[in-house]
Amino acid sequence: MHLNSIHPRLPLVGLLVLASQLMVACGGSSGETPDPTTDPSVVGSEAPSADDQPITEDPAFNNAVGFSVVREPGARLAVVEVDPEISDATFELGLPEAVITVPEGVDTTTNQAPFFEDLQNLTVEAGEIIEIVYRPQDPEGELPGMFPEKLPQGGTFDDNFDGSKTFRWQPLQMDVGILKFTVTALDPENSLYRTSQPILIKTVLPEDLSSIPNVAPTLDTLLTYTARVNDPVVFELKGIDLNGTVPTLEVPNLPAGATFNQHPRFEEVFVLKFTPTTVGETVIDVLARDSVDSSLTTTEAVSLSVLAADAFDRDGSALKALASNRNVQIGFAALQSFYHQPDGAIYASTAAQEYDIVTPENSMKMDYLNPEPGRYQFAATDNLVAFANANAMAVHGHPLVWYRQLPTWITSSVVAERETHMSEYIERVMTRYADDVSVWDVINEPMADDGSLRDSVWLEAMGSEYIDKALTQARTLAPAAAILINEFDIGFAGPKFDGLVELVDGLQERDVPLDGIGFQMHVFTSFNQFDELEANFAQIAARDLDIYITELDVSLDGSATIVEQAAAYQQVVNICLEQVRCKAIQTWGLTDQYSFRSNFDPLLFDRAYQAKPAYGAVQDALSVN
Ligand code: 9MR
Repeated sequence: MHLNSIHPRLPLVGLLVLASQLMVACGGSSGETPDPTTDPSVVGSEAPSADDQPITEDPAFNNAVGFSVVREPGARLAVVEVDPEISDATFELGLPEAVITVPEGVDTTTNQAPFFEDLQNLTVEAGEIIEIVYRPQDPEGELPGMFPEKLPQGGTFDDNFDGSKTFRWQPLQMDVGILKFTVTALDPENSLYRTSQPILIKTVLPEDLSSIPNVAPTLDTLLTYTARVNDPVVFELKGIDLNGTVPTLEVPNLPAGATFNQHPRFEEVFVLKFTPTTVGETVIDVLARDSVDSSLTTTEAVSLSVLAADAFDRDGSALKALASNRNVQIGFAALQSFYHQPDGAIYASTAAQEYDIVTPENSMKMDYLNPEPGRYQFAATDNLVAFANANAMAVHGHPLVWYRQLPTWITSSVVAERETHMSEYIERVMTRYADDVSVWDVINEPMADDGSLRDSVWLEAMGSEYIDKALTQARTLAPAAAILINEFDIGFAGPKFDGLVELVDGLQERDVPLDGIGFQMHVFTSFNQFDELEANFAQIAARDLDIYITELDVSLDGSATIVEQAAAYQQVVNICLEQVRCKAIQTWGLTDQYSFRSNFDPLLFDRAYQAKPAYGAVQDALSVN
């Protein structure tokens, strides 16, 4: 442990914690303590290892976003969400059940959901080509549309122009394992009425490995990016070889002043960094060369649209200036490591101009932050906190206790030890960010749709008391911060909201600390239960609690326009402003470019960082008094 690796903003309490870690690491007061990174008997209840502290990143490898970026000290730890549907046992059970989505207003007795026939799970040898024809049926005799959820690398889904489509794919060494491939059929009368049918494809290695063709490497998918002239641009280019080898990347014609370096920690990543000084379209060819057969190459064009600085100007006042006049905070959820994106500089500057509160969209989730017992990855959150501090933004911590995005060491942990894991995690994370985070989603998504408590590893271990325990501990560790329960699908009437109110009433009867409720609000343009939203806010306010709109986005559904989307945003903001206990409005993401629902363009800024009508609508709502 080197002293210069101490986080520059570590608060005093953090230094004290660090000091005790140093003692452990150096065999100090508790010299017997095993090293949690090497001792398999340690299951997370020991002091964290000394190599948790991020270190300064080499500036050659990051975007100049006005703050010094730190990185993890060691190799990145795997973050894998294990889908319980994918295992040898579930594969043997046969075709997984289809999921039918029935939107409001559909009468299922007169209009039945589309379906697929003749599908089954498949076993295939790496190198073989599979072809599966999808022919969705509509019980009413019309022709359903369809789309695949996500194509595996190298897979295609082609229209046969007879109502069917063919999925073609040649799995290779990298695909060995089980893939869940899902195709969704759309009802011809209502495209939101859908049937999603997964199949499981198991890829195994053939006996004769030489039967697997050596394919040319490619580049990991890139988006189309927009940058501002004279801002530094960083492309982290990743070569992919489905044969499982690592290709070399080359840029035959480097832009003027550009650097091109292999990433110091990830051999498959090359970093291209330059500052475009003229406006226009820039296209850069990147060549990926196979490591086994150097004559096997692919060239891909990487393109960037460079706009003049004034192309990003916006009319009217910044949202945060308007919001502060109305005594609410306005914010967004930040893409993890946005400073490593080609458009990271304009991302940072747009965020800094408009917002005064930020939530890490992913970097504070337990699987990321604490992927192994006793090991933490703090760099991404430290960077976000540094960015927030440099731009006078509050930080909204998200989430401490959740049923999802858990590391496998937690999901497979001994039930009786989970309470200890939970409280150690809360303590470690809240202590580190005690001076930085003003609002915490302590409990995330505790409710099931029917109003009961959602099943989770925490509920299993502690019953409903996990909520009381986490909130009580959170209050002790961060007495000045607002501590919340954050939930989705509670912006309208129904059993889920009723169940939440019942939970809150119980907590209050038992004097469990709670400051507010986070309403996520991932809605579609068809959302129209604004009266119910207002009434639900009133019920929370009546319990002397604050309201935070934590994850607002309005997805475009069907043929909805961005003007209709703007109207929905305006109504939600109005309802918040009419409710004195409503403290903050945060969108879930900054730009459609990186939204978790990017297919539905749900945010205030488009992919080129241009303000959409929804931005103006939020401005308007915040302006009226
Ligand atoms: O937007 C997040 C997405 O990038 C992650 O893959 C996903 C799983 O961690 O979580 C998304 O964010 C969720 C948030 O943390 C909790 N409420 C629902 C959000 C959307 O799924």
